[in-house]
Amino acid sequence: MGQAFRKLFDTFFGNTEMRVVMLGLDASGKTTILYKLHIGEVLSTVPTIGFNVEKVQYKNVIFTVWDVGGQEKLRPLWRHYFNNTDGLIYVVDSLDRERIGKAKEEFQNIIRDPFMLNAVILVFANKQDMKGAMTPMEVCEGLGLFDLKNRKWHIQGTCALRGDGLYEGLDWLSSTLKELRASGYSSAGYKPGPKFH
Ligand SMILES: Nc1nc2c(ncn2[C@@H]2O[C@H](COP(=O)(O)OP(=O)(O)OP(=O)(O)O)[C@@H](O)[C@H]2O)c(=O)[nH]1
Ligand SMILES: [Mg+2]
Repeated sequence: MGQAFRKLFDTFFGNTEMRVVMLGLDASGKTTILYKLHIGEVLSTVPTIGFNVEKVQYKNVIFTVWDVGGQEKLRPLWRHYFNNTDGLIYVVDSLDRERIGKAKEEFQNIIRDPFMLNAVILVFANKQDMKGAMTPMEVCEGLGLFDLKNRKWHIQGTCALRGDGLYEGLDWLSSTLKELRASGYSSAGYKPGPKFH
């Protein structure tokens, strides 16, 4: 009975895995967010050349988070991280009004990629601690989120330095993913668990 019960328990309450790619213009705060989530501390960062990847467990979801460098010359490499992705975390520096147009252009390119059509979208309007920062609503308008059709998306104001908003965002990602999986949806990276007869 022990093993059968454990299998059943794992199916309903066990860990779910989710692969997430975190993108956004350079200096938006991606690496700061990754390590705040992973070790609970703010590390001093240098611009990422390449990527960082860490597993972050929250409630019963294990997120494998890929944090990819956002400098202009690195952006053509982003698409190599799209395959098998359940979720996109798109990070915006809410203080950077000048580049919100650029942030929109890159965002729209990502979500229209054939490999990303099924990915759920979480936007972090980061640096909310800064005076003069765009509100999450302004970031929403800036990226064109309201015009998206047939996409699951959510915007969350964050301050990565304090950790504000980060877990609320993961909450949305995990509940949205679970809902989709419960309704039989299968993203490229999802492998259905064992069936019971
Ligand atoms: N005030 C404030 N500063 C932040 C916040 N999040 C990140 N920063 C700062 O923004 C700068 C850039 O952060 P990174 O995490 O290195 O940015 P990134 O998006 O990884 O940049 P690339 O690796 O170049 O793509 C650092 O000086 C961080 O301390 C925030 O919420 N508030
Ligand atoms: Mg970085």
